Amino acid sequence: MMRRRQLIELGASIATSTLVGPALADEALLQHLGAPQDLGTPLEALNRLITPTPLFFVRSHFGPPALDLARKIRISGLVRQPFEIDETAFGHLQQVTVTAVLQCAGNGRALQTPRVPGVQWVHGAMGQATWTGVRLKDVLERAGVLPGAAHVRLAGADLPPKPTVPAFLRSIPLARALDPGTLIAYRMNGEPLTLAHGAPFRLIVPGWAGDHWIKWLTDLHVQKDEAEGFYFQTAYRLPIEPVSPGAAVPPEATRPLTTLPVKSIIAQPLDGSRQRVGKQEITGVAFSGEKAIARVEVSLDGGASWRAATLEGEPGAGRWQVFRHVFEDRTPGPKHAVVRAIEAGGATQPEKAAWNPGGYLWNGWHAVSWEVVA
Ligand SMILES: Nc1nc2c(c(=O)[nH]1)N[C@H]1C(S)=C(S)[C@@H](COP(=O)(O)O)O[C@H]1N2
Ligand SMILES: [Mo]
Repeated sequence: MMRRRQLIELGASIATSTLVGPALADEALLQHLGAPQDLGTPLEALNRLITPTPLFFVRSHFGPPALDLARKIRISGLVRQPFEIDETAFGHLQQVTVTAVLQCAGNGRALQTPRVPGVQWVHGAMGQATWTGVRLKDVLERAGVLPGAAHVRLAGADLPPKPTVPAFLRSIPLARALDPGTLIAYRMNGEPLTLAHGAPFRLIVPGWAGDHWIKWLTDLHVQKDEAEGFYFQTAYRLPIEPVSPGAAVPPEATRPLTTLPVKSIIAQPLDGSRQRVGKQEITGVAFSGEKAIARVEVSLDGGASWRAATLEGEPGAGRWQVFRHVFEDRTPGPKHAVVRAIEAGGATQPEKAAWNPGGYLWNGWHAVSWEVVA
């Protein structure tokens, strides 16, 4: 029997590894253990513009640190004036609120074939919230970025379960750090950030996958190079060139993943549900990290013909809109719908998502089947 400590360590490494290691002796047992802070949003909640905080998914590699509302953020490295900042100091900077999708890079991993290790998210590792804070750009300008700086390394206050497990350390390119949408946030959906979502401060990187949205933020280090270590050099990377499903990909053939590709998900009707004859309503959300959504199309005949759904909410890169397609159906029997999103500029959600060893950024067409009953 494995001891608890070993199980925790293995659990942490399964949840985060991207490379397929030697076959695990008893993966089912480890799946049971789960990670302490991986909670999915129910699919039926993904039909609103704002995901209520109590329903908003939580992903954490090691679990949260103790709540410390006095925690400061240290800014150091290639800056003229290193300093520590807290919420009081934020009072001098402009407060900004953005609406943005937070999606874990691993959302949809469970739908990859062949299967890949990691948290087996289906659709629930995403949500949209309003995020309030200050621009990272304003903070960096106050510190004075020196020539030669190209990346900002970010650290949170959460610690790995034991010293041999690497810390969750990552970096973003300076250009992304200076983007006016990149925020140090302290409010979510109009309320102070909760501990699970990163209190007192977290990073907001609209349009980019969740692994960049560092929670419990405590250290910003401006530097010449990308972050070192497992969570940047090994995890959260994609093959530079597409690979065939199941292929092994050496680290030098990978790059860090960044933007969320165009995607839509059907929240209603639920797959396998029963609906009364009459009004049928297909709803869900659609978004892209790079562009606004131009169109969402629904097919009721397996992709032979498509109709445009109506869109609600404000279009924009990195934020989702709710789509809706309502129609009458008076014939009892099995029904099937598939949805695809098209972003401004024309990129269409692919029928099948590209496979990669981390199972990241799944964005295939979502199909549901339901039964219309008299
Ligand atoms: N400090 C810290 N920040 C973190 C993580 C973490 O483990 N530690 N997980 C990241 C990942 S992988 C995701 S998907 C998001 C999830 O944010 P949420 O829990 O608020 O939904 O937080 C990110 N920020
Ligand atoms: Mo994630």
